[in-house]
Amino acid sequence: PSAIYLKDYQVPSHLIDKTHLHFILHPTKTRVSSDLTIRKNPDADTKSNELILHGQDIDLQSVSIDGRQLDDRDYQLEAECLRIANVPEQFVLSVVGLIAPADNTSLEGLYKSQSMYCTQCEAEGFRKITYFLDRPDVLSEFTTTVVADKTEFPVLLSNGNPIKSGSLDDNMHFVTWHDPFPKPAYLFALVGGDLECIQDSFTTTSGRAIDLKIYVEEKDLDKCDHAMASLKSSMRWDEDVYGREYDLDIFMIVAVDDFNMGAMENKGLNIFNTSCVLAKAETTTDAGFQRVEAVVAHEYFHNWSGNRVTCRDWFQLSLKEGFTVFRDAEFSADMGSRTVKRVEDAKLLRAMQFAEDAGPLAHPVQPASFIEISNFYTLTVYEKGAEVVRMIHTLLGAEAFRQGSDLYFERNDGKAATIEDFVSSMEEAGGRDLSKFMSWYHQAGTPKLAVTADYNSSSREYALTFNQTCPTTPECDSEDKKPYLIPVAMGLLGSNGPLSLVPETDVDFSLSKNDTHCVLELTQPQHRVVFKDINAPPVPSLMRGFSAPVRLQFDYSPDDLITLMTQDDDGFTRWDACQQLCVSVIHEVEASLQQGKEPSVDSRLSDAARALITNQNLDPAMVALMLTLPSEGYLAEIATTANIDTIHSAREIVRNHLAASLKTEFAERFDSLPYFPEYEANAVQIAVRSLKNCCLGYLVATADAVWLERAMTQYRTATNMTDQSAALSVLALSPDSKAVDYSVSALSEFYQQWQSEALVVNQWFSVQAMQPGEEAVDRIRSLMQHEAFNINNPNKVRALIGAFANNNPVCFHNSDGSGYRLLAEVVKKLNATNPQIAARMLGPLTKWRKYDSKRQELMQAELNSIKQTVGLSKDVFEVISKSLA
Ligand code: BAL
Ligand code: ZN
Repeated sequence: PSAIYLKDYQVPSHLIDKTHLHFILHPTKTRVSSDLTIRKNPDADTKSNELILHGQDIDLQSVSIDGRQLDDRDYQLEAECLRIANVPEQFVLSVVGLIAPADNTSLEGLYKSQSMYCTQCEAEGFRKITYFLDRPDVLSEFTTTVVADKTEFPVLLSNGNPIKSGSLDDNMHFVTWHDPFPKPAYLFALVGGDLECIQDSFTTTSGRAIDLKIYVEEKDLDKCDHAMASLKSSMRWDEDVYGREYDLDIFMIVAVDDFNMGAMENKGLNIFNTSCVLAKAETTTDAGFQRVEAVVAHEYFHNWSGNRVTCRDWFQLSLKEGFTVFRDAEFSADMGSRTVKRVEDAKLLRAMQFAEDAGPLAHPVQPASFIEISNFYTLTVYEKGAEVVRMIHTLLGAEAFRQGSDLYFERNDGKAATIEDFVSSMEEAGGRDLSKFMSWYHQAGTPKLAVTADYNSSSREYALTFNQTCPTTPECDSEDKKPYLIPVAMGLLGSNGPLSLVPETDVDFSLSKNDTHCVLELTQPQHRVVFKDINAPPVPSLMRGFSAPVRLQFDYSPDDLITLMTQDDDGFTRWDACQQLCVSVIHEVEASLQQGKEPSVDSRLSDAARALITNQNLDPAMVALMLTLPSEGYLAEIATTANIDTIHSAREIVRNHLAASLKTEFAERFDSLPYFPEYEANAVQIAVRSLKNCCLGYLVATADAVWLERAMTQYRTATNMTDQSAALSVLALSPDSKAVDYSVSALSEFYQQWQSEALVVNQWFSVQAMQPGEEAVDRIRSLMQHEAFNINNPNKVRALIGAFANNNPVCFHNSDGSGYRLLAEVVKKLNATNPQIAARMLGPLTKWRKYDSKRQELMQAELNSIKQTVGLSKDVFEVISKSLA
């Protein structure tokens, strides 16, 4: 397989103005007939009259041009394309092909999920349906007729509005859909099934009534209300905040069990993984409810940022994804707690995206090349891409950003745009040049921002020196990297609170909040900023709100961190200071363990934690976040060489120390927090449950019989999944032998209770995947044989294998290599059935450079053995070859 490059982009040779599709659904012989109205692209500079259409796994039946059937001398059929020489300037191409949805385990193109037919076309799945110019800059007006058995498939859906339907012979029926908005093929969708729906309606600002429908299997009808409410809130929010109104008469969501992604924004017909749409208090955790709200919003927002304005090519993926993730994050912040959302996003970015950016698969937000685009639906393109948009928002301010967004939509409506088009609209609206900002799009790697301070008591000046560097990444050496434009939101804390800032510097900056807050715009490798009239050395509060995705380095003392934790008025900085304090305490314990010394835990951490638990004025959700120790994954990410076992032991020691020394406080807080008999997934209730279950975790860590029993009682009496699964997890993941009986009973009762709810069973798989113990790999192997496991269902694979490889580091990295071997076996199986998921599952093995030499060897050996697989997919090939390079 070879790479394709952004620099080689050429406009399409032809355009397809209209697409008429006709499907007769059949499990192994679905007949797809297409009539494409094609003309030569006036902007193409090629003299050739050859038309090359993408196509894969299609049994071609016939090809005609303007009604004249071609024979196989007129065209050339290759494995991935159909070449037709000498086509006219303008013509109708008619193609008939047969495809086999029931055999399509890749879940790209048209496939069967349980008894229903559905599609996934992004990025390049449409070519598995019919021959087409399957690239995002070819926009076509689609009319689609679907024919199927009336009894088995009463519901037949596609994009746009239904324009015709009727009965046919042999108990068949048809529905014709027309989508008036030209769109690229990746936004095409089709569904056929025996589905039920809930319905509602939304009236747009201009007074148009939109029908809203969520289609699910009948058994899931009681789990759709939250998604519907989320959809209506999203529609209103996009009108209020972005001035974007919905454009078709109908908006549909369909829930599908077997789905590679979370959901897909097909025009007017979003197809969702059941895990991102179904929610009910008894079966879904608070995090699940929040995910549904966020994903429904994300897909809905794509109607403008993605569909009305789409991407010119797949190198521009972050144009729609980064912007849309930024939009959905702001929506979630408005719906719930802004600070909590910001902390959660920063946490994900720092633990996972920074790791991606530091590893062999690092790539810029706008990649310059790829072998398989499916491998680029990454945290970098999505989450870092959203941070990049957020920084533009910070630099321009909300008002100019909105004007820039309006300009971008107006100028590019109905077109396929580039990241540069987006940035130039922002530049124009903001009246500023953002060329120095473009490093964020073009360079991979996480910049490091090292900050040093010096205070001069005679001049009463406090100076901060900022040094930025960016490590070498596969596409560029460190010394060749251009500097980044880094917005640093900051303040200074004096003994009586925030200080007024009088900066003296060549850096652009803006002041706010009575001059106690400023945003500096760093653009050079080094800057010095002097603050005047400072009476004593202050504590700098840096990167407030996580103002840029950088690794900040400042030598804070534990007391500085406690000052920030307790006194800064920025929630993110308070949380971050607490995390840094935890990290430094854990690192001290790690050092003692490595030197064979008796570890001791700095009492300043437990004092700070006590102050948090007993403070009734703080948002309980923030207290829970601050009391949650940094994950082993994050601790590994910030280590040069990750010693998994020491990290795990040190973290456990600190956790047990906090549990033991604050047992009374945890117990009192646990008992004093309210229980809500009427479950609601609102910020207040979610906050309370998160703190309560955080306290329960520490209390169970004491292995006190009373608290083990209370956790079991919570498990058995809980009326919502948040409390039930929190209790299950603390018992099942406890390393204490006294918890074993409880854990065994709870796990068995859980399966008995929930075996008919696939998504709940996935939680059951995940908890067991994360359980400690030497027997972990054997347990996973036997769970893979369980009646509820199915390797063809991506949710199951992620729940069991993904949770094991990503969230059970001690067992996955067992020094006997058994964890690595298990993952390699699974990847080899998936390579043959679902290459996208195979490549994704490989992730943990690609990080081999992080570990000791023995583990490195074992991990590389597994990667090499996968590489030898006969019929290696492009997806897996790309990940393996880059990670071994
Ligand atoms: N476009 C793929 C799924 C999503 O990001 O919405
Ligand atoms: Zn998206």
